[in-house]
Amino acid sequence: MKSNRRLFLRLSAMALPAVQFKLPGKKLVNKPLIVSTWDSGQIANGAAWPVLEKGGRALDAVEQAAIAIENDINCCVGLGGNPDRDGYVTLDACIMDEKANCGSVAFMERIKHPISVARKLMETTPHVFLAGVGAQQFAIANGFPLESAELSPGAAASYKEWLKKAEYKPIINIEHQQSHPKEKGHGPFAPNRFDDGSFNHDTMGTIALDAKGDLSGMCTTSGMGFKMRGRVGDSPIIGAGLFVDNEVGAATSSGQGEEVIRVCGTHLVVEFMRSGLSPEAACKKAIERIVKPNPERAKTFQVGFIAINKQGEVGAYSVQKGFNYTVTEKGGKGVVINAKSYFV
Ligand code: SD4
Repeated sequence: MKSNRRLFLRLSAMALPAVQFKLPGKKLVNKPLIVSTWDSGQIANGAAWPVLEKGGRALDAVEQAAIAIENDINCCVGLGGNPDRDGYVTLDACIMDEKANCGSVAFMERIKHPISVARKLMETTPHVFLAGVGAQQFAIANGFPLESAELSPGAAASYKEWLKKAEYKPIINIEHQQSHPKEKGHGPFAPNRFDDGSFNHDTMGTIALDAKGDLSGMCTTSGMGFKMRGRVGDSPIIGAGLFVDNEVGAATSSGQGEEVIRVCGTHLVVEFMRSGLSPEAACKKAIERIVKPNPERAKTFQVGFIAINKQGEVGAYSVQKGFNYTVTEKGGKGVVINAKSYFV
């Protein structure tokens, strides 16, 4: 499921002429602009671009990006994603606009578009964050249909496979296992990598600058596959998985959420941009902050940040090689760029 989608996206990305995009860090002359995590950002940006192209609001664009990827059946976003250890798909999402309005939902089941629930919460209540059953109740009360709890065929197959080795308990000596990835130990929450070696994530984070020069962002995920029940990562947490400051810039993340939460990752990226760093330099510095306390352990996980600033510069950085992101600007064609990384 995951690999087919990735392969398709990789091939479509490869088909694009290399000269069509501006290099990260280069100042862009044109707005609007939209950037998403991973090569699956092609789907997200593709759905969002018509909004931006017509002069629409960045907030509407990022919501469309999320809806498109939540509709797509894939490992890591939406109801088609991998379940937790108990077999339930639980969704996390957040959204933030140019006026520092924000909304988040976490640990929410059976609602197809968590991003729109987060936006509804942001726009119609005084609250920022709803979790679990309460988030689901709020969604239903606002007309979001309660969907089936059935796993997608791909997720059902992955879960069956995972159950063969699963141990439903926090694993002792997890630090040891994480620093010896060949032992393939599952973390206390989820495997870092799937059995094919790819990292366990594909969270969609999208940040956009609209024609008026306003910024917004979103982040949506089913979280780490086979996570402990109730576990919430960085993706729905404002300042961890997403942060927008309309005076400065916006950032979002993908990867092992625990590591992003520890440093308030995207808030950190935006603050580094406020102090004058380019988006790439700001992402790099935030990644260094994550690695610094335990560089040995950092060898075993992935975190990637993407950022844009108010001037329309784009940048990214990750802990490991293999993180990429999709940039769509004038012309509307998404271009996939490989991020630089701490470990090369
Ligand atoms: C999380 N950051 O739940 C997410 C994982 C991810 O695709 O990137 N999933 O920690």
